[in-house]
Amino acid sequence: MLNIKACIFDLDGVIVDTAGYHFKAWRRLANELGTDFTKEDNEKLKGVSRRGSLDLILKWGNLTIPEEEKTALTDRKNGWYVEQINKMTAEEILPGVERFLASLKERGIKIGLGSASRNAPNIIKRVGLEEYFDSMIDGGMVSKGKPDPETFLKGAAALGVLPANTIVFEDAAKGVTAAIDGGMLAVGVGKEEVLGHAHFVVPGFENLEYDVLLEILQERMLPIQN
Ligand code: B16
Ligand code: MG
Repeated sequence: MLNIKACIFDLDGVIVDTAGYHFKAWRRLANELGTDFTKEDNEKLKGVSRRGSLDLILKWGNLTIPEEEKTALTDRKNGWYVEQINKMTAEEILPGVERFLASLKERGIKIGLGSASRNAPNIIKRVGLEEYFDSMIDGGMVSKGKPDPETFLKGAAALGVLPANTIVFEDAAKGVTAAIDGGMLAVGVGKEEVLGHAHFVVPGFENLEYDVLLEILQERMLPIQN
């Protein structure tokens, strides 16, 4: 029998969709550096750390920048990004998310955040969801980003639960891998084509009932447990 004691949520693409704000700010920086990238390329930056994102953009533009100049660039991009997220309101919470969080609270299930974003706690505060979270692990608290499981393992430890008693909700393929490698149940939020390695994939939280999800996960885990 599954014994779920905690749920850990990725932020960008699961609770809110800030990909557009990241895109706008990275593109402004790319343009200043004399290069550009597409919305399709931006998909590849989801779940990737700030520094990792810069390196990819430089690679796409065939640009070489000395290591010591990179922090100034990521700081500049982050300044523009923070201007955007400081204007965020509860209206930007993705459909069904708050109802789902409330249903976990009612059941006494611990709630954690496991995000690559160093801005994650600020965003959670801005959109008014802070009271739901028992723990928040952000990109500044880990040494290895996703797909390494460190973010989620630290999250489970902070909540005082075992990985096997934890469900992770993720929109990035790398994040799903991190959850699985950490020994947790992984629910992909998005498209089956991208997240097919998760234990189960949902399009979002709008029509998702926790009890139904648990039954599905239970059925899927049976062949593994027997
Ligand atoms: P920041 P997640 C990730 O958040 C984003 O998906 C990714 O696009 C971003 O580069 C990364 O956070 C770092 O964000 O620059 O704010 O520290 O999906 O792991 O919640
Ligand atoms: Mg994400």
